Amino acid sequence: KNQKASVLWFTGLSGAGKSTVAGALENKLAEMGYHTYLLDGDNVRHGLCRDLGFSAEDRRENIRRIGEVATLMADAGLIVLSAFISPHREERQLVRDLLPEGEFIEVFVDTPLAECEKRDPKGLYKKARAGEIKQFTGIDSEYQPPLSPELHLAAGSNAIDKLVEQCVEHLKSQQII
Ligand code: GGZ
Repeated sequence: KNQKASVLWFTGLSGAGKSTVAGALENKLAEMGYHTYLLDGDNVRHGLCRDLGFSAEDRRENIRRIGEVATLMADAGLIVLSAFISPHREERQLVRDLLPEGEFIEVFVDTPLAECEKRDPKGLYKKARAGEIKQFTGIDSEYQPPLSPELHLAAGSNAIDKLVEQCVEHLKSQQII
């Protein structure tokens, strides 16, 4: 099926739902017959970036590498879904600048910190509050929300399938699918 290469760059706090939405969108696109690849912590932080931690410098290098890989995959014609906190505007801008105009789609998975902390699926916020994890995003490490994302998902108050639908509609409006 005809598709235009692109990188959907999901950004947001830990527990915001980035991987969940990106994964559900990937399933939907595959069902529709499109070719995609999902980059997330599970397949990147254990391999390509396993030497990196969560200092500002390491996060920057993490995002740089992921951006380069996403660009290669987009070169191959894929719709790439990338789901990392990517807390700094400057680093997201660097990735945007790697790609041809229109191919970088910033998706802000906007779930309020209080809601992420309430969900706390891995108990990481609790540990961060207790000082057992340092430099945790939203607690003692900054998250810079996008100022003008291509897509803004109110992920604290909408069901996954509704958020996926919002993404699909955007991809159609941009003639990516
Ligand atoms: C933020 C951390 C930290 C710290 C471990 N800060 O909810 P998760 O567990 O599965 O997602 C988080 C993931 C963040 O990795 P990223 O590669 O997306 O981060 S970044 O883009 O900032 O490089 C969380 C876990 O790793 N985690 N320590 N200190 N998240």
